[in-house]
Amino acid sequence: MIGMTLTKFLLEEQRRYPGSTGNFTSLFADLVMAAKIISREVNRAGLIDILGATGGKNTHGEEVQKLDEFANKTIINTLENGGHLAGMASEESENIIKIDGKYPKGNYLLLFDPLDGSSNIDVNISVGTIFSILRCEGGCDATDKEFLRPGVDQVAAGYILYGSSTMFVYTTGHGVHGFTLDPGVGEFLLSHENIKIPEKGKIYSINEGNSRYWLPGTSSYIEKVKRDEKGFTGRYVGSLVSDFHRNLLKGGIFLYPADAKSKKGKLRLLYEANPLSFVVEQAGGRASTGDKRILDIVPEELHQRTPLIIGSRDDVLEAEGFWRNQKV
Ligand code: AHM
Ligand code: MG
Repeated sequence: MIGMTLTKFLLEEQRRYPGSTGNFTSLFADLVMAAKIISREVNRAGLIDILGATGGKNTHGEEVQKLDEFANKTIINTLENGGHLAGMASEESENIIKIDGKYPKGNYLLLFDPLDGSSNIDVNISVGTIFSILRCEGGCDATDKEFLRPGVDQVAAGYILYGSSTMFVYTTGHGVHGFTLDPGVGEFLLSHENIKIPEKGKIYSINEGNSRYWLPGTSSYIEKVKRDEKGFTGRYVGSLVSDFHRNLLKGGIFLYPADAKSKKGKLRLLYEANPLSFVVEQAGGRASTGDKRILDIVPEELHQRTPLIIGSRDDVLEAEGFWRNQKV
């Protein structure tokens, strides 16, 4: 489908599933705008000396803003006045972000990680924005409690990958679709319709530097993977959106399990694990803590961490067997 923009595709999706997920079209239009601004800034990062510690000055004597803070502000400023949201929660903000009384409020909550993997920006490695949308009926007054809902309640989720090209990948519960930004026309164009993750993969992604902290289940699973006759290969960027996206398209398993150092895992349930788990399940894959489906976890706090094992269905199922049987 040549020239199928994200907006046009959303409108068609809405026509096909009337009333199923509500009207996201203009909420997504705001998200797309924020994504384009962040993408432009990420691409220019080396050029305009935007890098560096907050509070520093660039070569033009201007205040340097860290890109993750820039991304956070861009998303907040672009979405707060759109009239679609009742509130936001961001990995970069300690508390929930209420919608200023001067703007109209809507029925959705937006949760996001503005620039995941931002420690990689200084070395020109791909980073991403991850988002999750919940419904908040009746234009609710957003309180922490409204955000503490299990991932199964998400009505849409996805990510934007700022890589060799910029991609917008999302689900509203009707499959997973990917759009690539054509910088010439400034539009996200449909490039990957109805993405399905292979049932089994050959890639495993884990930070092996943590192996001395691993629990027995992790050690024995990784040993097994290395001996597996199908011939696994290790790939770990250290930028979750990149690692996830590669495995989504090629098949494989990503693991950030709990270990002796990170007893609850490292990644955040609401901003990272839930949205990617919704995407992977919609693509036919699986996401788990090792003994529980990620999307069933009822969160207790906004910045809660979780172990995450995510990817091809059969590989995650097999890994879960090692956690179930592990003897600590
Ligand atoms: P961040 O949200 O502070 O950027 O941390 C999340 C990142 C993920 O992108 C990545 O998967 C993980 O941290 C890598 O962690 P580690 O360096 O411990 O392997
Ligand atoms: Mg993050």
